[in-house]
Amino acid sequence: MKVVKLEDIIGTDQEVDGGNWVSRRLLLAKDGMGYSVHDTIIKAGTETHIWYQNHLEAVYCIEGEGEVVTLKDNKVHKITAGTLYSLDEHDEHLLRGKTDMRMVCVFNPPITGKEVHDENGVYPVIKE
Ligand code: 9YT
Repeated sequence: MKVVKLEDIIGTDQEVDGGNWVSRRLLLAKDGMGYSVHDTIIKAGTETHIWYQNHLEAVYCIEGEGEVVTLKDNKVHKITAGTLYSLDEHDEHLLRGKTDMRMVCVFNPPITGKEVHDENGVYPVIKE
């Protein structure tokens, strides 16, 4: 068994600042679980364009509020603590933090960590 503590991830290369978000990657592909687990802060006032073409992701908000917009139908889904969304169709979306939002994210297949350099499918939108 393995025990991972957030405090031990912070300040390591498993804590990644993507500009609009900071993600603490608790489990990665190397951990052999078949999925990765992330504790991600989406920063207040940001909008991020995301389209994971090679991954399925479930995102569970445990703090804060914001919204996610699915671009195929322009539907706006409010996010508060206790909301989960699953991108079961590789949905292209915009993620907006009204406040800082703390999200627990699970990816299948797992993120390897190399995505830091190649943000495959993640395209930040420049805020004015
Ligand atoms: C909600 C969200 O952005 N999830 C993705 C996790 C994070 N961007 C990461 O670890 O790459």
